[in-house]
Amino acid sequence: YPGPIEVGGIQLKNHLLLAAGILGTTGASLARILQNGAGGVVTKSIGPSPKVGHPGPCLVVVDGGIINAMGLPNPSTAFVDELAVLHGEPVIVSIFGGTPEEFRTVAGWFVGKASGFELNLSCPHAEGYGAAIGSDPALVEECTRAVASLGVPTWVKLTPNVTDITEIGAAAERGGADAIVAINTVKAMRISTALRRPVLGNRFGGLSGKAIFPIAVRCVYDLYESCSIPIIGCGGVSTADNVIEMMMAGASAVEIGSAIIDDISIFATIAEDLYSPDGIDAREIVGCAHA
Ligand code: RRO
Repeated sequence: YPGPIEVGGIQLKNHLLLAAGILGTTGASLARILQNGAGGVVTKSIGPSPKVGHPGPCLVVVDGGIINAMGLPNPSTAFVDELAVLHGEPVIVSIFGGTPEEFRTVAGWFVGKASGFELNLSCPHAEGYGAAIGSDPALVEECTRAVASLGVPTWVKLTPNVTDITEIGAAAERGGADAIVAINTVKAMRISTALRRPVLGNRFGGLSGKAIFPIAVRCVYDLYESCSIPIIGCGGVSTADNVIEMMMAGASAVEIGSAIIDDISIFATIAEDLYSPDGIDAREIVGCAHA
């Protein structure tokens, strides 16, 4: 392992983080992911009031990925207690809200308890939350400023479901973001031909997994050209070669989500390949595809 690295104001143990939403629902599950080699973990998104989520089915496995419509299930302020077992560990709390004030309120609960925040401005199927905010540059700037002004490192996670992601990245940067995370899931759905209706209880969901990797690489590449804060690549990463490709596009670190469902030790496996004696030095490759 390369030893501690700093990305967007947060100290990580290596370049590989757990992506938001996957297994990040309890302190114990997050601790286990860290024990299994993650350099940092991002929690399930926490909001201003408890939510049970969308009616099932909430997940459907498709070729190359998973479509989810979880519906932002979260225990809200009760999640603060989950962080007790993670004291001093690199834990980034993902937060969502419907207004800049709500973002700031939720973030405020975790000041002094989290290494940083990841603002979820990008859930593709959340009425009034997520991408509804994340596709409006003025709102992105305001929500970012409302949290970043608390003085805790603040990352902003973007949706690919917009015409120009660089315009949204620029708004986050103006609002004081310390880093940009790209991308959240891609709008998607399946229809059951047998039942003649959508498979998911919510009808629509977001696609993650290998199928979206090239979309994520393109978004990271574009953001690297247009912004001057670090970018964290997220979307379909499942191998050390994927990590290297993301870094060459411009990512300073990488988040892994869907791939851990098949392999809890994926962080250790990828790290072994990435940091082996003849592996590539990350500092040398970030953004090198832009030369
Ligand atoms: O909970 C979800 O349904 C969800 C969220 Br908050 C998100 O940001 N992205 C996603 O694909 N699902």
